[in-house]
Amino acid sequence: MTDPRNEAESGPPLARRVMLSMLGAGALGLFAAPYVQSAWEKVSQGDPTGLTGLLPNPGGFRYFSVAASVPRKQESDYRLKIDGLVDRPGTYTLDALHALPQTRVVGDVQCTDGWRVPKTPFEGVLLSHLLDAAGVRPEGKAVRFTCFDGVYSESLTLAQARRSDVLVALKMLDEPMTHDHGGPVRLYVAPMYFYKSAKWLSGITVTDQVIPGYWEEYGYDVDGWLDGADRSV
Ligand SMILES: Nc1nc2c(c(=O)[nH]1)N[C@H]1C(S)=C(S)[C@@H](COP(=O)(O)O)O[C@H]1N2
Ligand SMILES: [Mo]
Repeated sequence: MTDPRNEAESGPPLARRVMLSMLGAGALGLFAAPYVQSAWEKVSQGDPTGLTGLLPNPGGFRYFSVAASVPRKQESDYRLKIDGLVDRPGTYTLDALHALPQTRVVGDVQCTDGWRVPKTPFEGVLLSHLLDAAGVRPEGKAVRFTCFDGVYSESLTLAQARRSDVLVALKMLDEPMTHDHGGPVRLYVAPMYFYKSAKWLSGITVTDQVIPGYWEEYGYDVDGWLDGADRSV
């Protein structure tokens, strides 16, 4: 899949980047997307060649947020709202989510940028469980996700949302979800590219059609299947 962020995020090819750095590190800033925040890249900004940006970072994950800053939610002030085309709209606290049956899914994490972290454990509540509890109306055909960063959104068809490897995840790597990874609660859509796994999840809305999410407005596929994913389950 082509990645519309590549140009903006990593700038021009390396040789040209090095040349540009001779003109002054400031020139590189022109190529940095204002809407993509990567902590790792911020660290690498001390390196005007951008070479450290090509090195693997610890743990393999890269931090992504389209919002410049995201409020931290404590256990007590977190809420997840479920609404839209459902019979029983409602709001979950973190305790309420913890009280539901927990499912562990081990899957590959893969960003369209090319980095990949295989066999990563996630744990939480099956999205299908929350949808069943809310009672999806017959007109409900898709699910839209919103986030307390105030910007990001994602979407799945109802069939995708009901898969047994799609979680409202409270844990990652067998630890409570950290803020940087989208805690306290993020989505994990195991069979799809990681952009589908919305961080800082705060809203689940059942809709009558798929509403393209944040990156999908920029050309990403709404169906972000990974190569080799079993699309039937
Ligand atoms: N709210 C929110 N969720 C998001 C994103 C984002 O910018 N904001 N980026 C997506 C992308 S492109 C990736 S690769 C992963 C990165 O997750 P990580 O920061 O835990 O590695 O989160 C996805 N979910
Ligand atoms: Mo990504």
